[in-house]
Amino acid sequence: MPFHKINPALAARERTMHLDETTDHYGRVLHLLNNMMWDDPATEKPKLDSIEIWHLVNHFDFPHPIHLHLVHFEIMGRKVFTEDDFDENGNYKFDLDSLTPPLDYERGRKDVVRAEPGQVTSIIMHFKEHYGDYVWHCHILEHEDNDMMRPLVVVKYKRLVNISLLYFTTLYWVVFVFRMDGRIKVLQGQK
Ligand SMILES: [Cu+2]
Repeated sequence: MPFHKINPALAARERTMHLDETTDHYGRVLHLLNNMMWDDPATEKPKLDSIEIWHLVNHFDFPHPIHLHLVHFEIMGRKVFTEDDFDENGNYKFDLDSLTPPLDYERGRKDVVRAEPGQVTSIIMHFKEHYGDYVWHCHILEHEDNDMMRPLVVVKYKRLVNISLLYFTTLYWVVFVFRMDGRIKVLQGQK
C-alpha cells in the first residue's frame, strides 16, 4: 500500500549510533549503544514534530534487530562502511546517493530494522504522535538486558515555550505599568 514518504531534506538532525561491545569489570562482554549503559542519562531527545535521520553503525560481525518504541520509521538504505566514512567526532558522513536501497519487504513503515554487520543502516522518522519517555534497543533479549537499551525522550518544547513567553511578557507589562504609575504620581507630587 503506498504511503507518504518522509523527505530527508526536512530532517532537523542526524544522529550516528554506534553498536559496539566492551567488557564489564568482571571481564564479561557488554553489548552497547553509543558506548552507554541503560542507566546513563538520555542523549536521544528529539523534539515533538521533528524529523530525524539515525545512522545505525554495526561494528559487530553479526546483525542486531534495532527497535524504536512508539514511532514508525522508514529504512533509507544501507552502506558498507570504512573509517573514512566518519569525521573526527565519529559522526557518519551521510551520502544519500551511496545507499543500497532497502529490500522489497522493508519499504513500508517499520518499528524494527536489521542493522547488518559492517554496515551503516540509515532510517528516517517523524516524531509526531507521541511524546514522553520511551526506549530504543536491540530486540535480542540477551543483548537488550546487557545493556543494549537506551532511553528515548520525545520532548514537547513548543507549548512550554509559548506558555513561558506569555508569562514573562505579561509580567514585564505589569511591572512596566506599575513603575510608570509610580513615576506619574511622583511627578504629580512635585507640582
Ligand atoms: Cu543485539
